[in-house]
Amino acid sequence: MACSSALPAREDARVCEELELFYQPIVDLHTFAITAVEALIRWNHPYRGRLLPKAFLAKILKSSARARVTCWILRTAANQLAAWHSSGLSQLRMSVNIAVEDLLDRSLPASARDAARSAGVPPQQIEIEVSERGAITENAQALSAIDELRSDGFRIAVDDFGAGSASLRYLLDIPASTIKFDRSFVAGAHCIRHAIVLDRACRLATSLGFEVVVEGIENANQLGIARAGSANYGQGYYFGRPQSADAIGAWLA
Ligand code: G
Ligand code: MN
Repeated sequence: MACSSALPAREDARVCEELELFYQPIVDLHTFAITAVEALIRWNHPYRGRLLPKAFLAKILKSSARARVTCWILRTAANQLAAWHSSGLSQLRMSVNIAVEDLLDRSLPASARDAARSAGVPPQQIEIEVSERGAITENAQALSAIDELRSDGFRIAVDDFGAGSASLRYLLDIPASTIKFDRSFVAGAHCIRHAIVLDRACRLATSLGFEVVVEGIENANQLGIARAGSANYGQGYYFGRPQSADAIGAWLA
């Protein structure tokens, strides 16, 4: 994934100019400290306004702009983390979402390394999130990219865990540091059966040595259910929505 690759279409060259990263806090469920933020892409479209990834990301992933956009995301997130580190938030971590298409691009690990090195942030404070839906444990090339990222020091998180078709075997095969439980578990957690599955699944993942994030916490009741289990971290509108760098920066300060 050469950041400088030639791009045929004029739109490709311009696409990053209208992109922006928003950041959503990830909170320690015991201390309520913000330990990390997840970078989430937005497109400030000149006519359609600010677009969420579901409106445009799939198209980018299939286009010749994919590598350029991924490099832009990695660099922008790493530079922002460096800025927050130098403002005194030296423990803050950054999560970045990477698609399976990116993992299959042999130059992804080098792009991630370059982004961290040129920003001056340790890879250990950057977590690469890969969706469970990408079925990466069945793909040798994706697994080798993950191994390379890990050996460079990056953390790996499995995103949307439990919502795809992964079997329990996945927990044995995935070389990840963190499991992020899909928000559908907590959304249904008013039902005792959902709450039991969330609780036991979090215990299983933490017993295996993973750090666990419960996603989609929207209210105090859901927070209580997440805290009752052995999850380490929570994320969701209850703690904060994704916000611009300036807005979240003011909050972090
Ligand atoms: O797949 P991933 O976990 O990266 O998706 C993050 C998405 O989930 C973002 O678009 C974010 O806005 C959304 N999100 C974050 N917190 C919540 C929440 O509490 N409820 C809902 N419904 N969506 C959320
Ligand atoms: Mn994510």
